[in-house]
Amino acid sequence: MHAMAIDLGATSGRVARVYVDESELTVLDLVRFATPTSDSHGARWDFEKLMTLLLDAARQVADGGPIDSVGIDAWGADYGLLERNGSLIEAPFRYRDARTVGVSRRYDELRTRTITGVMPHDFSTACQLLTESERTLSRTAMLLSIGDLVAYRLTGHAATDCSWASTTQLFDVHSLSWSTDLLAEVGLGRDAMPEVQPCGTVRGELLPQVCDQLGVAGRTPLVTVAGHDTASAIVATPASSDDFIYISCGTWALIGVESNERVLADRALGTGFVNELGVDGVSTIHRNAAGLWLLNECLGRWTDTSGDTLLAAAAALPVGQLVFDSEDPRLFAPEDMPTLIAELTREGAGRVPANRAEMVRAIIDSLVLAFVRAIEDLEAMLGRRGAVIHLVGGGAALPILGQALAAAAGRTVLAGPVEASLLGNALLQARALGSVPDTAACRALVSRTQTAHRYEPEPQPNPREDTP
Ligand code: LFR
Repeated sequence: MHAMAIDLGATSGRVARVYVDESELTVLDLVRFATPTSDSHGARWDFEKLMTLLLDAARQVADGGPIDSVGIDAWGADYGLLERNGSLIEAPFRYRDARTVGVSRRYDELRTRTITGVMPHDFSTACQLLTESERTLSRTAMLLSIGDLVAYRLTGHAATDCSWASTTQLFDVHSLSWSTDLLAEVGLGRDAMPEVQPCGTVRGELLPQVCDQLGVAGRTPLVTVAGHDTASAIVATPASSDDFIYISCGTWALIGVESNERVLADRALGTGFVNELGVDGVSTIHRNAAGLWLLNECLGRWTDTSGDTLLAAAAALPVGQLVFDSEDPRLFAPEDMPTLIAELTREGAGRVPANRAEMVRAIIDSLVLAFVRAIEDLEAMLGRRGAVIHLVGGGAALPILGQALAAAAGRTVLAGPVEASLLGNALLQARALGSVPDTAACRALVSRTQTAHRYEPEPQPNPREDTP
């Protein structure tokens, strides 16, 4: 089958045509675009421009050949509010914004964790809703995630899935339904929340005018995939056993494990780890750490030097000379990332990076320190050790990161796939249409068909590639 996978990140979006059958998984066409923000509204997304870019990318991808279904996953937290006639009340807010700083303090952590499995945090959907005006909330007929908003525009169906619902801090993980109490506290009624569907089911069909616009067959189905990009990436982790740690590293890094059990609220208190929902009711127990956001914000300013050249130069520098606290809250949305990082290394290590390559090395080494700290905290909390680390997402494309991580964590790192969310999305479409039976089969397929780079704690003279 040919899946159209739409994967929206807070930095960039991708639309791909992916071929999937029981022995093949191939990205045939892929178009990327930068996720557009709206300057005229301050800290908001330009959703209409996002739709234009996405439809344009989808049309290019569909030009490549047949499309049997479409699926959408996106970053968590952000949402759009629709009024009764289905139009957006305002452009959606961006979570990376100072308006929610400190809002999570209004929540009791134990109670929130007990109901939702997740901890209160400033940019969650719930905390963002607490900053909306009463007027906006009173006009709200429906709240949809960014990905579900796109699906609504394409199909006319308003729905979501368990993986996204579980990130909102509004979903009762025991009854698997929206928490009326938590919704009342943010000023929304239960009827403003979409139906929650299982991942891997058909939501509806593309509207006839959308099929025409994209040049795809009439009645093309839209599949409810794992709408949360992290859950989607975890599906495409090529793990062959249960005892693995994943690091899904894009704009953010999510460090965690899958489990059939949730970590109890009192045990997780103060650890920063959450239980979100993956596919088929599995818990994904992970903590957010800063990811490639720090690096990309610097590379974005250094337009006169190529990122690859800097990463190669950084890889030749000694490890761990200059580190800073990559969890410092000032890094969340700074005006000027390189200047702030220089300030942080001065504060922490007594000097600033001598050049850009040294700053890149400092960023990678600081990220790795935070990842290893998260692994240690996770293992102390769960009382078990992960045998191997699967690094997926954009971070898997960086040898400097894979090698430093293997060395610091003292175990094998298997890096790849880079486009894990996109592949997880395509695999869940294939599953809904009957081409792949379950998550284990999805993983086996990824492992057989996608290249993983293997990094060992002791660097090998010729790093091995696990090539299918
Ligand atoms: C990753 C991600 C994380 C979520 C963060 C903010 O793209 O979805 O899982 O915590 O973005 O939404």
